[in-house]
Amino acid sequence: MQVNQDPATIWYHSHIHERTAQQVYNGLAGVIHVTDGKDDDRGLPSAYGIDDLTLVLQDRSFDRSGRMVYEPSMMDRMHGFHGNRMLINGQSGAVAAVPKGIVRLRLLNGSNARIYNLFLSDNRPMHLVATDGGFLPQPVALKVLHLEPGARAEILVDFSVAEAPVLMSDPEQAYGVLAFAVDETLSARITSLPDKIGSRLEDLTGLDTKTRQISLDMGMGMMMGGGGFAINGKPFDMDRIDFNVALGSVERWIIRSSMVAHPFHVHGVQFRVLSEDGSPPRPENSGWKDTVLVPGETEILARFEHPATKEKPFMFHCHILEHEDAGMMAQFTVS
Ligand SMILES: [Cu+2]
Repeated sequence: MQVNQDPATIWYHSHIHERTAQQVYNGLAGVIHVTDGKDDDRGLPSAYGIDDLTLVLQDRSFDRSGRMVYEPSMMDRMHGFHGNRMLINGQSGAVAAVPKGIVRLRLLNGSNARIYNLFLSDNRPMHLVATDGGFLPQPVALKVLHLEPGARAEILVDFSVAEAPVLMSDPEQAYGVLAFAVDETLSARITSLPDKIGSRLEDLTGLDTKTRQISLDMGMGMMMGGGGFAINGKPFDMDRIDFNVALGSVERWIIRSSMVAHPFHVHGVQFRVLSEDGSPPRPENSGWKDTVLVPGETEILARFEHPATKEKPFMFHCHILEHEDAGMMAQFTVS
C-alpha cells in the first residue's frame, strides 16, 4: 500500500457498525505517525518518547473493584459516554518525564464523547504546530486548546522554565489530564521555538464546484429508547450510498448540528474550515482537518483526492461514538 499523504499524527480504530463505541472503549485503537524524515529541518523535536511524546487522551469508568465498565445509560446514549477517570495511553495517574527544553506533544482525543478544553496549570502557552491533516505554516500560541473526539493536535511546550505544569482541561471546572516532571538526564535537543514549520496553506476558496447541506439530526425518538440519530433525516444504512463526489473536485459542505455540538468527521479527505457560525475558524481549525466540532453551523471546503468505490465507500459521521453507532453516519463514493 502506498502512503500518499502529508506528515501527520493519525489514528485507527474499530469501526464495526453498532459496536464501535464498545470496541474502541475496550482498547481497539492505535496511533500512526506519518513522517517524511524532515523534522530536523523544521526545528521540531522528533526523538520518540523523549522530546516527542504521543498522548492518547481517553476517559474511562471503573467500578469499586477497579474493573473498567461500559454500561451506557439513556443519558450516555444521548450525550455520549463520559468516564470517571482520565487515562493517558491506557494509564491512570502517569507522570510524563520530559527534558528541560522544547517538547512536542502529539495529542489525540481517543475518547468516546468527551471534548477537552486543554490548558497548562501555570497558563504557559501551548504552541500549536499541527492539526489532523498536518503542519501549520508557523506555531500558533494558545492558552486553551479545544480538542473534539477523533481530532489530533501537535503542540510544543517549553519546559526549560520553572516547575513543569500539569496539563488540565476545562478552565471553568478544571480537572487534571497529565502531570509532567522535568528529567535533566534527558537530552534537550531543541531549545527554541521554530518560526516556520510547514509550507503556506493552500487556499481552496473559490475552487468549490458543488455545495451540500449536511444536517446532524437527533430526533426526539431517542427519548423513548433509541432511534432518532440520523444525517439529513436518514439513519445509517450499510446498503445505501448517500452520494457520489467527483474525484479531484473541491466541495463546500454546510454542516448543521441539532440539539448538541457534534464532532463531524469525514474519511478519506482533509478539509479546511471556512466559517464557524459565520465567524472565521478558530486557530485549532485553521489548518487541514478531518474532524471538526460543529456547535451550530460550520462550513468546510473539502478536496476529494482519493477514490472510493461502492464496495469500499468513505464514511462521514459524528465522532461521538454512541451517536455514530445509533445511526449518525452516512457514506459516499468518490469517482
Ligand atoms: Cu453526535
